[in-house]
Amino acid sequence: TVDISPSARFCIKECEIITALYLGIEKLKAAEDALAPPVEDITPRLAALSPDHPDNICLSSFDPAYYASLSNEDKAGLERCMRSGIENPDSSMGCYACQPEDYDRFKPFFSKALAKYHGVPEDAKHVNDWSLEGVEGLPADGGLDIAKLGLPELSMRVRVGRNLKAFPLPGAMTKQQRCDMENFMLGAFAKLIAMPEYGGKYCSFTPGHPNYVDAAEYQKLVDAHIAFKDMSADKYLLSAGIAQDWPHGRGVYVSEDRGFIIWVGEEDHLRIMCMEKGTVLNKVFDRLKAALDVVNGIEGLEFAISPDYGVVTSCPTNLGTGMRASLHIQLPYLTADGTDAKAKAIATPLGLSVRGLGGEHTPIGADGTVDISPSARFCIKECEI
Ligand code: DAR
Repeated sequence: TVDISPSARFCIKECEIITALYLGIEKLKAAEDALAPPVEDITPRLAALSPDHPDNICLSSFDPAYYASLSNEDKAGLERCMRSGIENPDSSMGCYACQPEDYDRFKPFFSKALAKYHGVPEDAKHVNDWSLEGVEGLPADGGLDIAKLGLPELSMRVRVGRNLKAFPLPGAMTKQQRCDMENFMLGAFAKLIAMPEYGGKYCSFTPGHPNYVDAAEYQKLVDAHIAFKDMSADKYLLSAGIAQDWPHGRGVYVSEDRGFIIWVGEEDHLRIMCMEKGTVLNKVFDRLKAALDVVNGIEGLEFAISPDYGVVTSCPTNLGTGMRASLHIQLPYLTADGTDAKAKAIATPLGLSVRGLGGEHTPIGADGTVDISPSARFCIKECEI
């Protein structure tokens, strides 16, 4: 990086100096671009890959004509978003945004991918709304109490992904930017620590960080399902650039009652979640919304929001709300064969996902307990989820 400035100070007007800087930078950039290595044209590679991987939404959403119309800089930017699905043809979605504005910057590509995955029109626009007022099917008293369904207290959890507008998304962050983002969040944690309903502590996984927790403490947090693991085992996230620089810039904020947790530096900058063993879903939903209002109210902290797509998340599967609301329920008869197949046969047509107890790609409980959550994230309101 160099410092460029017009040399003249005398017998030149201020307006001419600032204009000279702009015109000079234009010429310097043109010279720099001329020396830049040619961007590999990924068209032939994708043409060879796509036929064997029809379910890879990233590959099937690629339009060679659109790609050819892009500048070298945008070609490189789009390839960066597609890299995971190109390197891992078995991907389902296969693409991740790398900059907060990528969904809008590469709308011709992402609008196709979003339409395919979420089953919405390519010109779909997302609306966020947490208010339960008037939601179809809501019980008269507004309470979503599973005890009324004859169920006992269950593990309930609502989480949202959020990214800070001021930083690249995790797929394009340098190690330093990951640490800067973590340290930027310390101001928010200080505010939460001062609040009785959210008070707790921040545990950093970053070596040398003032809040650093050692390996033993970290393992305790993992065993308690509070901390997340090194993402390098996820080939999709590794290809996407999201898992890099572990454990730098990563950590977890946890409240005293362990019912409010913020993951820092996982697939999104922040995964903000409330959980408790109980029967009234409103409690975790409302506590999360109130916490979001606190974090969002921090001076200088602004979440990345797209005018058309709502909350910006790394993965298009989470775009819009970034919300997954789930509960763990024991289904011993539907899982009597040791699999979740029968549970999925009922849940999937209802728009529900069935996962293992550790979330995505994990086994169901030995006692038949499964994690159930609405699949939709995009073009659905938080209150509808
Ligand atoms: N495995 C990647 C991502 C799927 C969605 N899950 C996330 N974002 N955690 C794929 O494209 O198949």
